[in-house]
Amino acid sequence: MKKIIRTLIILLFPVLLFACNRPTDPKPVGPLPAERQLVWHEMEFYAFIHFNMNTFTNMEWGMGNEKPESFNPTALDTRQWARVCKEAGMKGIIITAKHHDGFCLWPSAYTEHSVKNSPWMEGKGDVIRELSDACREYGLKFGVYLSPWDRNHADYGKPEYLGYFRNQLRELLTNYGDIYEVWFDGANGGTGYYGGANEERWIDNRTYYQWDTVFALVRELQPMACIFSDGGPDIRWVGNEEGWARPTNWSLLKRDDFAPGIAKDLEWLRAGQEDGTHWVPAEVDVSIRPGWYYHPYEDHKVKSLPHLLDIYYHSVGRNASMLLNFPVDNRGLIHDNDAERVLELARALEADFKTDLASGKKITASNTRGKARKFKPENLLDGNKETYWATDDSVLKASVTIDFGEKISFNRFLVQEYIPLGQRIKSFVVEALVEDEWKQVATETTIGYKRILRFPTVEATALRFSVEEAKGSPVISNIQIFNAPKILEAPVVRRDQQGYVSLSAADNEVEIYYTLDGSEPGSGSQQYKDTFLLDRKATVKAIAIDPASGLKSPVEIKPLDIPKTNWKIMGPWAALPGAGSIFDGDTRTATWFPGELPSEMVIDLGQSVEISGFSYLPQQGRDLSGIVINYELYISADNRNWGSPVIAGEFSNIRNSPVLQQLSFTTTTGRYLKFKALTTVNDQPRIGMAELDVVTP
Ligand code: FUL
Repeated sequence: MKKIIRTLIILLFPVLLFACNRPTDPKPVGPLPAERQLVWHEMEFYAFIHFNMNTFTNMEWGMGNEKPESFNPTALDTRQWARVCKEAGMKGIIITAKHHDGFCLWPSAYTEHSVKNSPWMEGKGDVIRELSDACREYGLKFGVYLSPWDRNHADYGKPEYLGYFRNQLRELLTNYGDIYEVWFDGANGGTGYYGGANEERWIDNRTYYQWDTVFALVRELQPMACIFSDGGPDIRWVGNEEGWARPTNWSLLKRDDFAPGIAKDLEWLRAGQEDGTHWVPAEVDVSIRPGWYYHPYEDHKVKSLPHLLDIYYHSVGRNASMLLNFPVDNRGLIHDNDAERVLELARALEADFKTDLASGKKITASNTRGKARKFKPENLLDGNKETYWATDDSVLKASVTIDFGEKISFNRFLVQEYIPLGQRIKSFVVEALVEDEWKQVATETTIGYKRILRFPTVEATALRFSVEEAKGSPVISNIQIFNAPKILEAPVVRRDQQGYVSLSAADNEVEIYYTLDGSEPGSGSQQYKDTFLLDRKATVKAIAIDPASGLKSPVEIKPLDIPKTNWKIMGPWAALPGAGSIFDGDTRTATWFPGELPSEMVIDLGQSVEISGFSYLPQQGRDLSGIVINYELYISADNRNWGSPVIAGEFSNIRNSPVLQQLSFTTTTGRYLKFKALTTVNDQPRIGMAELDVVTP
């Protein structure tokens, strides 16, 4: 017996020794994410839907006195919303169940101001029910936006309102299945209808709502739901509505300094706080159009693909999530323009991240925790987020080298920390081995849940990722490398007042070719290198071509009429600062010309010309101010005798569609042009103008 025991001990000794020496997991570096936040991080890209009373009143913030009868979508289809979002690769939808005007998309038992008193489905409808069902059907998570501020409710601002607010929250969190995110807006208090009082009511954001009890209610009813507000507690606002987080972005915040509507310093929301006391990651909320709600006059202002890609890389690529808003239209559908654009985005992202060039490659590390297999660098490339590469406790600076075994091209680098153990990295460097020499590709700061870098295409045989500074030993779960295709959008053509033409492409690495003789541009045409003078009428046709793949963009066709070099605004506006912007060929710059209506602008064209047409591009800003509806146009040889207008009328539908307005008329010769605005949208006494041009025969 003794012998058997002795043999067993001898045999088991190496196992025991190994077990005793097994390196322990790295110690967490707090604050740490909660389980619900870990689940939320994986959402990355999801949809906001702004659809409510404002959709029917054409407003962004309703006053609260709107009539429930106004809510009447003609073709509401929440399954179409879910389908678009699913196809776009989004993982959830958050809807404005109640916005500041107080109208409820569900038949709340606590108010008459809801769908139950609207003509839609004869008052039997429930948008929240329909959408939560559609989300389930399409495998999307579902979230609700419930505005704390309520401009309809008579008790808003008084303690009585709190019971109402909580009852509504209870309805939403009880009757519609699992909720993954509850969105509390920071806009709180001000003028409103308030049950007929029509007054201004202000509240103390910090104390009025008794947030602790509101948050406790969410925890009780939906323990896995993340609560969003300007300062968390689970997810924070990113401090802007333009669609970006800072490159340095900590998921940490000194949370007690914040509350919904209280953001001590926007910079902290944009970048987080390295010494934050709680895990409160950032969410980037941004609309696909200028407004949050649908306005027909923004149908042509859907953000471009390059713009949306920038937003993706500046949110998901910077350790935040991307909450992209669709202003569902007054039929109750995501507008075709928006749906097409988001699907373009999805296709572009799919192409960008199609093939991971690091996968299966040889990887070595400068240090591996206890030299243990469990923490080996291969874990970075195994596609498993639960495994990670870690170093010894004392090693804060460390690197891994990925050997491609051949020369490859790449322009994206993706890296993820294993965040259950905290956000640890303060700075890192990426280098590429180019012709046997290490070249720095990027030097960056934080990583967090995910960081994606974009850089000009590199050709290299190896890549080195080095952690330069960290709060604790690095714990990295994933590295991926991609060669994203170029963005092949038609080039933008612009001619300034001096007659210089510039062409620009959405991607820095493509080449631009153009023609001026009407022929189709291609790689055999003139290559664009720098601005050039075009002091005559001509049509520029331009194309972007990726030299590596030979792939081409659509052709941009831009007719440019006579140059405007000697054009001058006459009369009282001659000296108005910035007025020349209406001749600068840049549709983004605009001038507002003040004055009572009717108001007129005279332009000296510098010489006598034959004119057969005229175009007016209204200012393209967010509001409609100064957009001309009724006009008259005159031409004169001497700036004295104007005769009758060469054309007069109304820019039909300009209120809904403030796009380029083009007019043609019988050819008339003259040197002076008078554009007379008789009426403007909302009768505002000014003319808002981005560009003005003539057409010659
Ligand atoms: C803001 C609101 O006031 C806007 O109307 C919109 O809902 C946006 C998402 O949040 O604070």
